[in-house]
Amino acid sequence: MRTFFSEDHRLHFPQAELSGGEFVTPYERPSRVEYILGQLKERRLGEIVAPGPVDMGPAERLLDAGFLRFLETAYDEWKAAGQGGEVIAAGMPTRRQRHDRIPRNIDGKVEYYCHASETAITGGTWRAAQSSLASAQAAQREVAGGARGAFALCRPPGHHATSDQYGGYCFINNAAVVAEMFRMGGARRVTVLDVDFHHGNGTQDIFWRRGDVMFASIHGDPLDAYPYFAGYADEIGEGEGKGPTSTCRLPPGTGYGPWAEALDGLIARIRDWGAEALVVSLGVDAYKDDPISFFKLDSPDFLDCGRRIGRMGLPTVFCMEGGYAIEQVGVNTVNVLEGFED
Ligand code: SP5
Ligand code: ZN
Repeated sequence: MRTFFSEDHRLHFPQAELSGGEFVTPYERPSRVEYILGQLKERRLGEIVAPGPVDMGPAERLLDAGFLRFLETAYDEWKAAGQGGEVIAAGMPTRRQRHDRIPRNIDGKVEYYCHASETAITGGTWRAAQSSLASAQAAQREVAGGARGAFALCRPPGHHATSDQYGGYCFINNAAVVAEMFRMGGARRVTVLDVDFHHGNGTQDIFWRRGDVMFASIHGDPLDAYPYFAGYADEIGEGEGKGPTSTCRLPPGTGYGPWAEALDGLIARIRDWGAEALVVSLGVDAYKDDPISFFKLDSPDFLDCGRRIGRMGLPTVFCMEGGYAIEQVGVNTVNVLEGFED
């Protein structure tokens, strides 16, 4: 299968991530991509193609206009206010505070549009996020045009971004926009299958009231893992969206046996529901040595995971999400893709 990838991801490289009370080099860093490119080439998975320009139309249909404008302007406003560092949210609205007032002050705006302050915005973040979306869109067009599968090597990732908040290293929800594009192209039902270690709270939120897009996820129990406040079994959507959401939280130390069993359960549900296209939020942070995760998948398990996804026989776009055991990220990612093609 072909890979879509933009060098512009490099424009997003914050110096700092707030982790354990210290500023550390972000786990989500540009070099992750080098390991994936290396494996794609070594194993000749297929051509690596630069995407065309981003099409903000589908993103604007799905996401909040004020939020997109904020992402575009936040860094300049931050600098204009005389602030020296990267854009980092110092707080967030609390339980009973106003969620319907958008502050005029830039610090306030950042707190309004951010849901996790580990994630910094820099001068290049917006363009990098757009280039990431452009790769996802090019992969979608490839599959809509008849390819069985395509890989969007997205960076920064997307699945924690909601329609109006960024965080969890994510700014624009690439997988959600791809699902929306499949709908626009005529697919009646589309599933986003999220195999990243973390629950894809952004994707789930975006389709919460939608009966035409199903969100399915296997993730670390939110009692123990980020994003903490989403990913419980009773989150099934609302209104027309009530039903298709289907997620599975698993405890620390979970190995491939129970993980694959959960995957098979989701696959059966996706089939019964009648998805016509599949978007995979492909994080490989379920890997045993991932520094911020607690599942115990080994590299060959990712091959098997890809095979199971491939046997569904659906047109499939893979969007890169997380994976922070940097030197294994390439092997694990390409294992899923190769398994899919078996
Ligand atoms: C796309 C994706 O995988 N995003 C993950 C975001 C995780 N954010 C929380 C990271 C916490 C890392 N700090 C660990 C502190 C050690 N106690
Ligand atoms: Zn993750």
